[in-house]
Amino acid sequence: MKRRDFLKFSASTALALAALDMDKKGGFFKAATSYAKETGSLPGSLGAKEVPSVCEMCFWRCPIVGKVKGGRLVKIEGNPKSPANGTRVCARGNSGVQLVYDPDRLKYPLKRMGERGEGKWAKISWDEALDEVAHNMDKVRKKYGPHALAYFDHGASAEFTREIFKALGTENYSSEPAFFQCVGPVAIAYLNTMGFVVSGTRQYIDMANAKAILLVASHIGENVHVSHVREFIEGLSKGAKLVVVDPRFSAAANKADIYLPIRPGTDTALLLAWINYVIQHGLYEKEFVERNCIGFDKVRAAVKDYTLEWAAKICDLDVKDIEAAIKLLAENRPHVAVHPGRHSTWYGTGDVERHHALSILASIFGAVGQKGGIYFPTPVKKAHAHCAACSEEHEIEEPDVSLRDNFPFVEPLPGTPTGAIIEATLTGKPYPIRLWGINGVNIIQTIPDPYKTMEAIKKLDFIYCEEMLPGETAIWSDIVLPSATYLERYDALYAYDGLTPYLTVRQPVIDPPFEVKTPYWIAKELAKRLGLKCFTCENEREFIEEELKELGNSLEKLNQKGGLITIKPNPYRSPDKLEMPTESGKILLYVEDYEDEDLDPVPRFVPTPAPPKGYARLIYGRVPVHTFSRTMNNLWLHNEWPENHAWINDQVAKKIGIKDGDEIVLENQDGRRSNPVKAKVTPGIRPDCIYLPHGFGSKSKHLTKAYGKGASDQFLITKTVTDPFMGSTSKRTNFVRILKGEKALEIPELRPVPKEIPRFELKRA
Ligand SMILES: Nc1nc2c(c(=O)[nH]1)N[C@H]1C(S)=C(S)[C@@H](COP(=O)(O)OP(=O)(O)OC[C@H]3O[C@@H](n4cnc5c(=O)[nH]c(N)nc54)[C@H](O)[C@@H]3O)O[C@H]1N2
Ligand SMILES: Nc1nc2c(c(=O)[nH]1)N[C@H]1C(S)=C(S)[C@@H](COP(=O)(O)OP(=O)(O)OC[C@H]3O[C@@H](n4cnc5c(=O)[nH]c(N)nc54)[C@H](O)[C@@H]3O)O[C@H]1N2
Ligand code: SF4
Ligand SMILES: [Mo]
Repeated sequence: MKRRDFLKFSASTALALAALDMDKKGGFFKAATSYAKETGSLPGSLGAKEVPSVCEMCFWRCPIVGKVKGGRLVKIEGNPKSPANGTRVCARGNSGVQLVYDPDRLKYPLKRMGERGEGKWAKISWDEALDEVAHNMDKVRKKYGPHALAYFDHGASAEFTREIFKALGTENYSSEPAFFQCVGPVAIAYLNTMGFVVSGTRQYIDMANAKAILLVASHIGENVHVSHVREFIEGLSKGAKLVVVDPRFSAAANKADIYLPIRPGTDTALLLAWINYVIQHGLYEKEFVERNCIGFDKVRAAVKDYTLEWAAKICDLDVKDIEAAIKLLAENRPHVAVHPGRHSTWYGTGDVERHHALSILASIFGAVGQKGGIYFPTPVKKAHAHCAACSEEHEIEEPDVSLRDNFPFVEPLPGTPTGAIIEATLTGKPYPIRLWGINGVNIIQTIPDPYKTMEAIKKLDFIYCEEMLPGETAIWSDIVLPSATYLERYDALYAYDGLTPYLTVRQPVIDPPFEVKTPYWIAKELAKRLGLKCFTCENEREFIEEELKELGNSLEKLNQKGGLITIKPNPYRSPDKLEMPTESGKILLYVEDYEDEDLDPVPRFVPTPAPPKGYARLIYGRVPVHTFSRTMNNLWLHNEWPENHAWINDQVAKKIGIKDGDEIVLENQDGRRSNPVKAKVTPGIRPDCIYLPHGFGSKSKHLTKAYGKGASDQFLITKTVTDPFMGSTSKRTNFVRILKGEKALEIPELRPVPKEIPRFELKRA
């Protein structure tokens, strides 16, 4: 990293990231706390009104305190009562202030005037807007049946309106990018082996108390979730060993004792060889496995041919390094944090298998329910107010052919794969989908193959969104409903069941501005127009009070205690009596249910095709100061990190004559081109990959700061593979070459591909 880049990196206010650049003694947090004390920048120091609430600049939802002076939100800090983050928030949490006061914010209901995608609008009244949305919902439902309605949602703002879609009877009411473009494979893998979603919204992995940590991808530090990063740093500061597997030298790799720059798409090969090695060398917890696991012998038999030498060739790693890594992890069992991962929709084929393999490795290390391993969530009692729901009396009648039918393991989770909805919208098969409602999702920047998504939108009778910002979703909608930010509304009670459990509530720090309305109000108004008898509370405050009353509490009482109640954690269990939440109470290393569906009951390595000659694989990830596309227009965060860079291996760059900072264009296997983007030439990435941080390259001119800044990974993702377990869509199955001026520069193959891995076939000259 160059000095200038380093300064930029460290100047970022991402507390959690900065912590990574400190020594392993955890000195940073101590320093930060004493700094805060010296400068008086602790809550209360501004003489402002303080309102406890919950952040949603990302989905980690840290407890916060908003400080309001003269009716204006002036500062956001962590809630000192929170055992998870204390007074700390990350750069994004801090910058919620600039979301509220973003001059580009949607202020009034809008009706589209030009073509879809053009972003030409007329201001209309709420009555007109709501009448039109309700009228179209009713019309489409009557004409094509309930399943012709589809709802794409993400986050707390979307929950009330989701109830309406359910009440109207569609099976397509929860097409979450957070599931089908994010945690789907990992959630399913652990649900079927351990009986609970070890990694979904939360990651129940005890890094703080681990003696060794394994990260496969999981780029913690760039992926910033405050308490998660803190637990990672705490573990390292207490001396935990770290193994990182990533084709790119990530912030976490920078801390690793052993870093393995793996060939992308081959992680399962490495994991299976490690499992075999552990079994062959007796490096597993025999008693733990006998007592708690089912299918060990079948796993042993299934992995017996996967040797370290074979894996070294497939994964393009040094056999000595992978042996040293597995020994290091095994020595520290059972206190090994085998991180389950989070974002896992990578290759379509083999995504569930990769996380299944990780769950097996953790299990044979005995690293479940023990300090430093996978832990159990602590139940936090919550109540649910009747008037927060709508769909309770309504049954959803399954269509003859369901969009969920092809995906046997999508049950018991709700929702329809986003890819299946788009396909059905385009083809009308197996039934027509003619209306989309969008809430909290940037469908164009989030769901792969945006060109296909745009084609599908053109086919719709009607599309509307609830949004805060005029991004891609808004410009493609017929009606835009301006929705309150997380700082301007109540949401349902929020329970955190991780290592530091608590119950808290999101409450408005300030009032919604202009004609902006809250999601509850919008849902209530829509329900009324659709003749649904629901959302009967006067407002959201009333239903929060109802929920708290059921728990023998009230908002006033809660706020007297700082807005948050801590709960005693109960994460560990005796290895003699794990009582897993599966039918047998045991961990299923071998998943018979998969076999019944012709899927592998023990993971098998199936390679994803290697880049065609002249191309590299496009991979992506996070920068610490942004959340996807949603923060790109935020003044403070934009100033901090206005555009992304394309990471290119230094040897490749030298061979094709690219210098650090050169402006280039990326072109994918289907001829789709990116915006111009600066090259970051670095030894910190394999020669067969190009890396783009996600969320940049906005296509909406209404986002005056974000528009056209950097390149969108999403607009280079046009080839997807669908996961057979639950229908998620892959995103690392695309390849790019470099254009400088109009000249195409072929990427030289510096790491030969073994014959076991097929090569992607280019369809054009
Ligand atoms: N600042 C910030 N933090 C965030 C978010 C955000 O938007 N901004 N989003 C949050 C959300 S919702 C999620 S899901 C997480 C996502 O964060 P993670 O769950 O950590 O995402 P991953 O895809 O596991 O990790 C990205 C890393 O994978 C590497 N990689 C690419 N291909 C391969 C491969 O084939 N094998 C291996 N071993 N590595 C590979 C990339 O080089 C990159 O370093 O981040 C969360 N944290
Ligand atoms: N190419 C590519 N695709 C990806 C990823 C990637 O790394 N690369 N990451 C994947 C992952 S891990 C995830 S979790 C998903 C995330 O997918 P999304 O959640 O769709 O991510 P964003 O791009 O932030 O889009 C959120 C949209 O909701 C709006 N919004 C934010 N808060 C609110 C609110 O309170 N109310 C309302 N009404 N609207 C709100 C924002 O303005 C924005 O337009 O993306 C997935 N897709
Ligand atoms: S990690 Fe940062 S953005 Fe996410 S909830 Fe916490 S403070 Fe907010
Ligand atoms: Mo995600």
